[in-house]
Amino acid sequence: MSYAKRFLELVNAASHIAVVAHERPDADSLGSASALYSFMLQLHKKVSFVCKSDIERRFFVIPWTDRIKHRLGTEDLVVVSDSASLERVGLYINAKIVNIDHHVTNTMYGDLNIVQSEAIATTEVVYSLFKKLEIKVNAKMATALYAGILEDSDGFGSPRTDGTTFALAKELIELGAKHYDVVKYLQKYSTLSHLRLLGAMLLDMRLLHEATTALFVVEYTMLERYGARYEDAEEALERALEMPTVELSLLVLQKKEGSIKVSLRSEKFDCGALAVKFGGGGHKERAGCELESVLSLQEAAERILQEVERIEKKEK
Ligand SMILES: [Mn+2]
Repeated sequence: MSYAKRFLELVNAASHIAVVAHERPDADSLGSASALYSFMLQLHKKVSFVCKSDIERRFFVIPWTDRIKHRLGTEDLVVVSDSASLERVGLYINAKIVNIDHHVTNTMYGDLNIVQSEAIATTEVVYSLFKKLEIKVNAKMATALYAGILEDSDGFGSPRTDGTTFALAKELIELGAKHYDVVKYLQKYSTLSHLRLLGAMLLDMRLLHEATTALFVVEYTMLERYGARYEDAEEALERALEMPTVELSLLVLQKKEGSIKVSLRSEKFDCGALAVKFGGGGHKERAGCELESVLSLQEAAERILQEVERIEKKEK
């Protein structure tokens, strides 16, 4: 049986469904869950939209985000989107699971796994599922799906963006996706805390390995000083890659509880492979992991850099 038919069977058999975005969600996870939420409403199913975390304001452009609940209830089917593992969801699930995703590192934790790593976004996977089921995609669904494509392709600027990405965008805009609203909210939305942190991080940035690696080491006190959040630290990583010599951008950030969050961005280096070595995951171009708080920030940075050097030596 095709995965689309199996999906529909599970949905039809369920009496209460939850569509779930992962913890600290991005537009892809929320967009996927939002489009699936619309679909369940069309079918007149009892459905909840769930995400453990509070939702950033910039995501309010995605339909139904005002209905998000932060915990699961009596659902007997949970559709998880854009989560490589169940840990990423951050919620305990006691129900059948449909796992819809595009991460290469997906652990196939679902009763049904719809995982397509060639898709640029999970919303692309959801859109092709809708097409297979011959579902009418309305403007709300198109906007939600478009948000995922825009964010995961870095505004159509990532190396993975190709003709297929633009073809998807064309179709979704023709179906009513609010292109400009999504761009304005997702890409041109900033806060004073975010901009101040970005400035401070760029001032402290170190360039290593003949300026091929950019390193940011951020103590929690720095976030506190500007009232910034963990997510606010990510932009500096992208900005460092704007320098032509920089091939790898690396963030080592201290979290409030002491553990160390590592984020990687690169166009050449396999970030996912490195993150997996430290128990994390992600894509080739962007990945992350968390290290124990027993290490100092400097020690954590050293460990990652050693692994980078080891991998680079192997490649030569
Ligand atoms: Mn994604």
